Amino acid sequence: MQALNQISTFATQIDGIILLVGLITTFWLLVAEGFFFWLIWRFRERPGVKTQYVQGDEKHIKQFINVPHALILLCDVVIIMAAMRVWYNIKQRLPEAEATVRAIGQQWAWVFQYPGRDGRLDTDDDFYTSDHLFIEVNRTYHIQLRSRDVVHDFSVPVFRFKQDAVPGRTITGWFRARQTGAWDIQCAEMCGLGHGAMAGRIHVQSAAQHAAWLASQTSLSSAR
Ligand SMILES: [Cu+2]
Repeated sequence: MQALNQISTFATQIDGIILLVGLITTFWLLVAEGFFFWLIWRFRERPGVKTQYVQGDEKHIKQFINVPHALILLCDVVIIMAAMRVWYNIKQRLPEAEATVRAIGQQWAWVFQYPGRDGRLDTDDDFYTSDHLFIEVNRTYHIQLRSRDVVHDFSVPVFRFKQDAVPGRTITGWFRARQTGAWDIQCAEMCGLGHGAMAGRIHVQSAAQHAAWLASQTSLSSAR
């Protein structure tokens, strides 16, 4: 099985949390199942050994519940602390933008709005693409998410970026891609009949490619 690409700068942090949860739960699964089968074997039916009838509230038996319980709570605290750190780094903290784009969800497509030459959105030189988002590698982007109708969710799995687009709100997220290439965008919120068709592509371009692409787009928009 091939591992999913980690294209954004924070993808490794998200994967780290998933790995941490996976390792802790796998460890406890093996311990619990191992102990369970050992008990079955140890107290199996044998001639001459009388069955013990235990209530389960004897102290020496209850410790088998209380001790793992406390240890698992401790693991929970470790997971929550690690997850809060990642949440803060990715969702709460908004690093300075080097560029801004807007993604507008609608039934059933993504429209991307670019600031044009002046670097500012909602001015005359803005231009648009649909379903294909073009960005530059190694640049910190703010992405403003909006919706024209229902709740959509802008998801780029290789970026580990996933954020709802909610009508009436502008939600700003960020990412920085570390590798050029083209990857899938998907809508990750059930948004109606065409939800499954609401897919796009994100094109991470080198600085030169992006400048050339930008020039072609802005000359088009100025010719309009
Ligand atoms: Cu959608």
